[in-house]
Amino acid sequence: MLWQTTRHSVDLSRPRVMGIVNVTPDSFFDGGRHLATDAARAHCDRLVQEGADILDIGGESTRPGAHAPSEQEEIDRVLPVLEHACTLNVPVSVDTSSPALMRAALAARADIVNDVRALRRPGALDAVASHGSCGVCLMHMLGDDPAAMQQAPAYDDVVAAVSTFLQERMHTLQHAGVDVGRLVLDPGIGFGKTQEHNWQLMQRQSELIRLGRPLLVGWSRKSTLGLLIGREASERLAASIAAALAAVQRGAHIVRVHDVAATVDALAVWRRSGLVA
Ligand code: 7PJ
Repeated sequence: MLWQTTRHSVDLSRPRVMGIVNVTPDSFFDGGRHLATDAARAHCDRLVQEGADILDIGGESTRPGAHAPSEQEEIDRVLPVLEHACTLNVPVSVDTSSPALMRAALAARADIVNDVRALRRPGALDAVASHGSCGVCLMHMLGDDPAAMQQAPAYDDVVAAVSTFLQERMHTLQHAGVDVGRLVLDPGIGFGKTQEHNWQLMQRQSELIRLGRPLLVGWSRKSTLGLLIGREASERLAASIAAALAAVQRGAHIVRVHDVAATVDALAVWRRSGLVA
């Protein structure tokens, strides 16, 4: 399966690793560390050396309770890093819900728009549809406000709800003229879900694969893992690797991770063992 993006056609016949580059002062795990543009650029270089297939660059922390940056603040943080990332010969994704940043990033030759709000902000769908070829990751979030999403999330059937939502967004994009070959889907682990909901999404991931588009998933260092094993974010590497492998084993095409080198090593063994392509 191929994923069409601006400058690259991504071959998903084998699992791919998307490396996370946070340019936020308050992100829950490595917040502040890559605040300086130079540090974030160096982090891009490092992740590519470690074998990242895609870089995902974001400037808005979606941690519940995090301060939301202004649109201009988000652009000022992300764009200088993204411009550098675009020189590195890997597809570059911008993790944003801001139509202004989407347009600026696409003008700078970004390959992918990764939106945790699935292009629901006014102007976001248009920013992507008016660009003829960028890739898009559509993620499920309960509601559209990270500050509110963890307040007693409830579903009759979380997998059915996520599935219906992603299908609806996929159809909306297609009606707006976005070719389906540009789309990947993401269940949005931790975005308005209890631990039980997140594990349901893992155990029944095949139902999301059946939507017919590549699946991207992000378990890296998330609290559902921490609650299972009783560890803080900085101590969740082994659990994150295991979750990435489990997701790939269940058919995920792309894993979004902080720890690229370790994930790439684990996937090499998984593939050589014949467990996945
Ligand atoms: C995700 C994301 C995810 C996609 C974040 C964190 C929180 N984008 N952005 N999927 N999570 N597509 O990295 O823990 O799961 S921010």
